[in-house]
Amino acid sequence: MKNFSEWFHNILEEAELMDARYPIKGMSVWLPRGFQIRKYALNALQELLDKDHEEVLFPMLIPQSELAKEAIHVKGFEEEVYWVTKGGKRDLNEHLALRPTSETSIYPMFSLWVRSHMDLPIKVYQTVNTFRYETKHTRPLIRVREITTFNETHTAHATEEEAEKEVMEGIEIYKTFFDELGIPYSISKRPEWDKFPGSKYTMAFDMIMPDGKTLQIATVHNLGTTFAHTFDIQFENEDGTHDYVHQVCYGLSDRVIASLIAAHGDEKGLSLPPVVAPEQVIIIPIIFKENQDVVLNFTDNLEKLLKNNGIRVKQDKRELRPGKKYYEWEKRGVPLRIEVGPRDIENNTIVINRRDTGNKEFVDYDENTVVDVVKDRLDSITHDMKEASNKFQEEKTFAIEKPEQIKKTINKKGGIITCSWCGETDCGKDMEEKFDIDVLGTQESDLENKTCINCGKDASYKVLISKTY
Ligand code: PR8
Repeated sequence: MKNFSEWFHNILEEAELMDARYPIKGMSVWLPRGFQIRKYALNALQELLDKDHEEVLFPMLIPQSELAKEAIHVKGFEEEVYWVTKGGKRDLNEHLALRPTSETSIYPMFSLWVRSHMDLPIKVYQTVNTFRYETKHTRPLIRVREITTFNETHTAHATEEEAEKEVMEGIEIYKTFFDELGIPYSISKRPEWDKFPGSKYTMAFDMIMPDGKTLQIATVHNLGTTFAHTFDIQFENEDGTHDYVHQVCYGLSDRVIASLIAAHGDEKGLSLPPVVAPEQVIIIPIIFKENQDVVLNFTDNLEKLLKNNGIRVKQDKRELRPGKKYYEWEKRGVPLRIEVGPRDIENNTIVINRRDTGNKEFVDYDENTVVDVVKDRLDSITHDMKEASNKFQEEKTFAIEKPEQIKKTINKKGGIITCSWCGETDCGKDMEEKFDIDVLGTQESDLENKTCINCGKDASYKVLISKTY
């Protein structure tokens, strides 16, 4: 892909996912096909969250007084908040913020809900729209001002250990989710200067995009007791003493759909993993006038058979050249295409094409086994798409030793570089400026090289570096 930015922009339109012409910067319209992909992705995520969390829905507006309470948090967001200042013609006594995220909307209610240790833990999530007046260049799904798919989890615990466990649980949920979608990632602990405003620390998932820059696709924040102090979320222990709760929050956004598109798409267009594909199988009957009935009878049966067995299938009977139909469904990313023509019926075969590899296969047709065959191919596609995208992320991650390799590697090859680092904020920021890169974060690892790549002092971390979105 020569120009990812242009490709990405075009594919949203060509695969009928989104219409970016909405007359407000940073806000776009989900079209039916895009919305279906979003729905299936959210279903997969919610299934994982629902095992151990409950879904809630909080209002979109936050009173200024609540938003302002947590000083560090509000400082982090003050440049990005949209305000409602009027109700009709009247000026509002108290201005109301459109949530940029929901800590200050949810935690005042936690304060009312939590009385005793028996009320803990609280583990809730919601999928909502949030608003951030982003000043960097906006792009559909990637950096938007209305995040239409903000899935955020908020928890409160009696102890620090339980909060730590929740951090691990959040990370596991996202790992499983991204694995299901074949989205590759590197996980690291964000540096102090880039953690979530008000948090103790932030763990982040980054994906290497086709242009070599990384996109942050999810974050898990340990909030410690900061917000509990601000919003007075206390509980009574068994012995009558009181403690503040320990909190965790994590979230992801429309960016997941962007990363899904970017991870699998190619010059032919979109390529979707079966789990999110609106149609998992497209059947194309090859029709000639004289034997139309025989072919359609066959493909109608096949469609019914697959549908009755839980496969999302569609048949394209339009009077168009088969080649044109192939082209369209490839562009829309349908994982599997089945072609059936009169000669195939005579030979008792069907032709199965994979969107991910372009592989074409003639399969003997048997009503009793065709469902299994199709399911098996869909599973292989899921597996192979994940492998391929993980391989890309691995191949674009480079371990380096010397400072002069930083710029060279990033500029030539893109991706993520890893090296040894002292962990000092001054050194990290110096590195960002000097080499025009971003420090993504650190990973725990046994260091072979114990010298900081930038300042030469003792290194205690493996650091991940890249250019970012
Ligand atoms: C939190 N509070 O808010 P976070 N456009 C698209 N996606 C975005 C944008 C944007 N403008 N800004 C952020 N994201 C915490 C956790 C509740 C949930 C995506 O955390 O500010 C990024 O992928 O890190 C980010 O990792 C995620 O939303 C969560 O936002």
